[in-house]
Amino acid sequence: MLYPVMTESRLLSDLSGLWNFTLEGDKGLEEKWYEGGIPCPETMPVPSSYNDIKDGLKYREHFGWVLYERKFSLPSFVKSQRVVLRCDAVTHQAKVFINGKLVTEHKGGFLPFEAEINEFLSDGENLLTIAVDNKIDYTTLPVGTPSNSDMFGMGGPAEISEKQTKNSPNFDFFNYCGITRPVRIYTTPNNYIDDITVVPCVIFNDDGTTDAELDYKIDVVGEGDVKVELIDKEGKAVATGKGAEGKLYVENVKLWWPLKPYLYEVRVRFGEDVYSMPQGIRSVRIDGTKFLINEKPFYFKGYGKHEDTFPNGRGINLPMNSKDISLMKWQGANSFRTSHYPYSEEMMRLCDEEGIVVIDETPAVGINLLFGGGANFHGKTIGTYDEHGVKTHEHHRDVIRDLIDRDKNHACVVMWSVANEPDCTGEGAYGYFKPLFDLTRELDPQRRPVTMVSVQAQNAPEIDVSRLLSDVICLNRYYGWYIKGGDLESAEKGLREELLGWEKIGKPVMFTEFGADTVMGLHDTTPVMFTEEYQVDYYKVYSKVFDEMSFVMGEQVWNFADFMTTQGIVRVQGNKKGIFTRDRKPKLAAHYYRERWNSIPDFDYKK
Ligand code: BDP
Repeated sequence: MLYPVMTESRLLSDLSGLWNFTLEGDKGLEEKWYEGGIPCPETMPVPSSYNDIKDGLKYREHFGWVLYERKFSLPSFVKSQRVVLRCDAVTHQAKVFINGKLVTEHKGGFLPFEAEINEFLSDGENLLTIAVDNKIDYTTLPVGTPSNSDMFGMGGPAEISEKQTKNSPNFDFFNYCGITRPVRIYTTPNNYIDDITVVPCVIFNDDGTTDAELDYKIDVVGEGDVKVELIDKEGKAVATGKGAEGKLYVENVKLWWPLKPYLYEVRVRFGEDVYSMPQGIRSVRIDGTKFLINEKPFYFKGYGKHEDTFPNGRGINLPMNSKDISLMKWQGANSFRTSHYPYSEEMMRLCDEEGIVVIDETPAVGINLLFGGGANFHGKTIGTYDEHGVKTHEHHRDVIRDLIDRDKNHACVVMWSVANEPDCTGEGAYGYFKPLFDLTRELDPQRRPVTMVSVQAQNAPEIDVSRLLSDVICLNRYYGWYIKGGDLESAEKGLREELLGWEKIGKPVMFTEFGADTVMGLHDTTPVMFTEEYQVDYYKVYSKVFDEMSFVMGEQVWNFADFMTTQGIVRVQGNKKGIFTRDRKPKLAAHYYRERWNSIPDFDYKK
């Protein structure tokens, strides 16, 4: 799906602003408030998560539907064009109405959807209503426990209830919801460019020069000639192609490198329609235990992150995105994972621009019924993939398809993560995940590596299905925190032993999570858990072990910054494993990593 841009043939209008809002979404849907308007609306900024914008538990822990509405008019000259309404992210489920009629519905809170709206428009003002549902259960991604018992982190098995009355996330981040990314209207001519796929193939010549061949495919609707140009930074067309499919040849290509990105522009003309997008050219491949970008062994230095700021919640925060990239560069980092859902398209474009390497993750988190003490159905323990377990497979396929569809052309994306910490040792794990890996590999036109992020488990190297499925073994490990907490000597031993097990698999291994909760300002001479000193000592242990192992090709700490979670006895106003606070002030560990990462090269670190 193309990112909406304004070009000489396309008009773009952003509907961000103050909308009408009500928490009484269930009643509103029943009484069809989308026909005549919300009777006593409040105001709510769009885009944002509504939970922290207004105060009180009724906003923060609302369960079910809410309604948003606003009016809009379109200039009459636009109506001869194809008019599209695009929602970048509505968390988690949406019903969109215009002038009382249902336009479209969508499931999944982190990926865009759009619909042609010409037939719904009236002359003059139009009423746009978006109903948003935040329910999470065994059919949604992320997964929630359909239970009215304790929340994540409070422990104890959860009894599954037939009638769910609150959300109980099976994951460790706040279930922020609402219209979290822009809602836009754009137009295209009636014959239009529907999609663009670019697959760069970099040719490294023996004489040291580099050329590239770009396979392109333009999906169009209607009749007309297709022309494609590749334009360099000076505005010069360095290659041109004719027809909906073809190749562009570039001699002496300027490659997209981590932290030294070069972006060309792909400009497509089809009849009257024009679309233009940035395009980086680079190669990615695995060779033994090395992860090669442009044929050089890359070392991942960075983080697992969240889209999480105050008071936006998961609502897009462009200044914070830029601040975060600036902090990454200050620290000598080069990468992050979009834990635990696809991030905004603006963030992906920023990473292309800034040369930040991204592991792109689906919203598949919580596919693990061992969390929080497990779950039971009428007293019987439920296995993750049992008949009473998760029913996410079909939706999981949809989010993989939509994610690749959205992000396939980004140079910054070097690997797909199919899921975070699923039950990857449980019965049925292989059967669940094998088709999803196959699908990802089949759908990605650039054939990037595919992984799943593996949860800590005993004897993991022998039983974790990621050993069979993942191209890169991605480990989330908490030796020295959840396991051997406070005992860094044993933690070091445990970590080393496990890694020696993974070495036998012969695949590249990286750490996608390791961390310790740390409350900014807590200090001690003897480092104890939760102090800033302990966090540094914890990380030093991991650095030492990683540096001993040549097959470990990356370290992404958990987390970039403190973030909000469901309340519970193991979370102090959220998860404090950030090396920055939630407002982006450095803890001691941030300075530690600044020193370490600035002394580790992006390439050829491990000989
Ligand atoms: C891992 C999860 C992550 C959590 C983290 C933690 O992948 O979402 O926030 O643990 O406990 O299991 O801090």
